[in-house]
Amino acid sequence: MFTAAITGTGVFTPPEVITNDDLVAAFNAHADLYNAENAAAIAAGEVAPKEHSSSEFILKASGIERRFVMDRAGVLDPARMYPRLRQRSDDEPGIMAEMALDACRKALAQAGRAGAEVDLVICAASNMERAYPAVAIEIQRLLGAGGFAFDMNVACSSATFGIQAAADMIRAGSVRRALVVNPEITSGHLEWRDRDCHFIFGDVATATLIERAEDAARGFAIRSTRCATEFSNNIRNNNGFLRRTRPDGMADRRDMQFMQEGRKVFKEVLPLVVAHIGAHLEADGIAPERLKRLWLHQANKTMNDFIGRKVLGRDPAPGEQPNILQDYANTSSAGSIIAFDAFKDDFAAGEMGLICSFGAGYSVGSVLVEKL
Ligand code: CO8
Repeated sequence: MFTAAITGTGVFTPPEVITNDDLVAAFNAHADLYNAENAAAIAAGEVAPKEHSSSEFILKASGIERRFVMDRAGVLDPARMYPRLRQRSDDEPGIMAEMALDACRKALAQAGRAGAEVDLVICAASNMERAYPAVAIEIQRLLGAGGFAFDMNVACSSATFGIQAAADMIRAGSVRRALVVNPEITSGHLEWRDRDCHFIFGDVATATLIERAEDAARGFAIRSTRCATEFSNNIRNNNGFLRRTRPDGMADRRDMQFMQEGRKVFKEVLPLVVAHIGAHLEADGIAPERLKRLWLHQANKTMNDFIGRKVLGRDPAPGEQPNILQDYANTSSAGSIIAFDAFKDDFAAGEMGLICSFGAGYSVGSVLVEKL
């Protein structure tokens, strides 16, 4: 058996930013348009009017201040409220592969490796732009990588589940060097017209290079991983290839975009995550005090504060549980990897930390790492 180690990470950040104030101005203009168009039905009590959103609510409820997106103009057009992305020919890189490539190249550069040295690419994200051929295989070709590649989707937990899959193959010897890449175009499946969730997500791509520690002797050894799932409908998206077969299949139905019962998710996922991390550490005989840092999934500041307190048994000190969600919002599977990428360079050999993601499924994944 070999030891798997994370030797490089990379983040692709889209060039366009939407602040809470930008977002709320567009949403409120959309709500006014909607209410005017539906004035008769609203007056008759047949349709509920849309209420205005507020920047103060968004910051207080989530901790989010801004988000990056692949297309700002489409999202902020009150008559549209979703991105406008150009049609690409089948012979040019798809948008997910393009975002992924940038993140992969940064991860490779950090480790001093070339694409040709990679023999596994896992594209792990909460939605894929097409069913096949796998986006991962396109990325493999664009990188000039060898071996094999495949897509996987475990929603917000895709990165940690992908890291477990890659690390297990590296330990077993079937793979020598793997890239787990998370291109998230959440703006394409977020319902920007829904006040309850329009502020939650942003676009980004992250990549994690995993090698045999025996080849690298730097970075972070993956001491262990732990993944768990438990079915829940509280975060759901019903879009899929069977859509056109259904009686109202092509209608602009609410359930074709992201839907959630935010309060229930909050209440149900927190205890799951706290128990999951506790059991992971206990199984490895690691006391929570041994952890220098928690790199948590980036969905909600209050959730992360709560998890940090429960896991450590006290309020986390500054830097022990860094958040990036104020700048990126929830980027689904990429959030904990953005935090890891930004806050890992001050580790000394032997110091440990835990990457943890959680979300739809429900799903929870954790990766215990130790600086080499
Ligand atoms: N402006 C003003 N008021 C608002 C707004 C708004 N934008 N939105 C809601 N309100 C009102 C509500 O109507 C409600 O009013 P009232 O009290 O009169 O009923 C009040 O504010 C409180 O609303 P909530 O109870 O909904 O507010 P919360 O405090 O619960 O905060 C959150 C809402 C922020 C959504 C919170 O519940 C949360 O963060 N929950 C956890 C969410 C989470 O972690 N989800 C994980 C999803 S990510 C995942 O798994 C990946 C899925 C795949 C990616 C999809 C990409 C698109």
